[in-house]
Amino acid sequence: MRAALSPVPVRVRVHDAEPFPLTTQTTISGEAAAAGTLRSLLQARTGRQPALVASGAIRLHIEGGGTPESYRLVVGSAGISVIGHDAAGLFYGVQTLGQLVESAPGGWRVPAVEIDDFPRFAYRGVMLDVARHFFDVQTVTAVIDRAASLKLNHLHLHLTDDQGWRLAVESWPKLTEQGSASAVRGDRGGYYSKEDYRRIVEYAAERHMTVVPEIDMPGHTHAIGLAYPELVQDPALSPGMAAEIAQGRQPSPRKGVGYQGTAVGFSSLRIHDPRTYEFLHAVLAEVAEGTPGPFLHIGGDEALSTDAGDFAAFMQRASAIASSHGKVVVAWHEAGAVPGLVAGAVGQYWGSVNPADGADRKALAFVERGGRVILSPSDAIYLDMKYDADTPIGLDWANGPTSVRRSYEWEPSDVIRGLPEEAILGVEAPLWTETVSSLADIDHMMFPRVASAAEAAWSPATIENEWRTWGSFRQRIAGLGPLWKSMGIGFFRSPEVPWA
Ligand code: TNX
Repeated sequence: MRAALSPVPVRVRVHDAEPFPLTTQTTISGEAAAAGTLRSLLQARTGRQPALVASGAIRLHIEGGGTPESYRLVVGSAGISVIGHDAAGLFYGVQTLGQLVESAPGGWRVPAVEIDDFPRFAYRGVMLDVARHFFDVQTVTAVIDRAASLKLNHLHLHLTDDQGWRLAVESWPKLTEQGSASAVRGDRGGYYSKEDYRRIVEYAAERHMTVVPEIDMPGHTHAIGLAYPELVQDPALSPGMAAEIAQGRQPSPRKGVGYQGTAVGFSSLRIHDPRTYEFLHAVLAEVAEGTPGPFLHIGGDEALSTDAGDFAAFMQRASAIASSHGKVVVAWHEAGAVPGLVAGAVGQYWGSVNPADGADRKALAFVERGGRVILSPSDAIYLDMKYDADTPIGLDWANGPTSVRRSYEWEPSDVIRGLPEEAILGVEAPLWTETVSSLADIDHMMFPRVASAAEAAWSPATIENEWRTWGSFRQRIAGLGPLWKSMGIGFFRSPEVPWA
């Protein structure tokens, strides 16, 4: 049996020696923040919190000298030492330790191991779409805890879309006063006040996660028109969408009326109106100001009712404005085709593992302009895809349902030919929420597949002893079931995984 670890560490030695026994006498010493994290982890898992003392059996320290986010974990029968290169590395060492805790006939214990670990990619993300359905601060913080436990370090919030605008902007107050009430299916909308957003950013930072806000433009902007009709075009229906409406499968979008459907590509900002750019300046300034992290995502996907020339002109200006507020611009891969896009912008690739329709060329164009690429291959790590035909919620447009195995068996450097490893900023698993409306739904779609994405983002492509294989992964994930349960995660008990 494999140790219950994911993402699998770079180097693991499992010793044939006595484990460390976790008892009522166990003590912790060292860095206060890490000790707090470990104590709450152990409380959830074992029902006990070891005392903090000056010199404990479990020692948590920071010692420079390694690479960012790296750590070393040594477990012996007499003690445990976790040494992080930095606070993030120590936090990740503690997460690994939490995964190793197991229950045995004699009580809780940690097997004797020696682990040296560091991430493959600097950007390891998960995206939550809070526009199609709104999720309150408490749910977002629950997602942060889940993601951080798998060593993910970026939370991308898809804050705006046709169905609702979810972040308060003081200079354009009607965005949330009038543009936030709607959601898919007529479900409850909502928005984050500046204070809510600040709480999310802080909660994330305490768990070494950076929030990446997305204001999606120039398409996906119907909700803006609920507040400021002068900023948006009239809805434009593709023949396919018109047919779906005629068949009663989608509601018809009407300007000024909240959109409850799930079609895409019918809305656009007005590209030639100077007001649009006043709006852009003000909104991006406020979002940038409230965001300590380096990234600002400006969308750019599926602008199907924006003329191609207008799209280019708009993205060029929008990217320059975002960057003028001191942020690194991120955009979906479609924007790669725009010649004047700001230099250094990061492209988020959402094509399939085997690129089609030139999506790979668009992603490569970001690198030609000095930027890098975040990989979110939709037929591998789109968390909103069904697992199989029986999954009660979810979509299946990305080459059919995505099994846990398919979410695992792909290699970042193999997706886009000609994209060197250094040009891959990282990996992000998006959760779109057309069909997802509660934390239980989030858990069901995220777990266990988010672990596949975390492993693609953290672990090397190959590790000795076949640790980095589907056969190993499914066993390691099975071993994480009890920990996830203790964390309150309602993971999908996929039949592909040999759960205990
Ligand atoms: C495509 S991926 C979208 C989203 C949808 C998603 C559903 C991307 C950049 N755009 O608008 O929510 O598919 O899976």
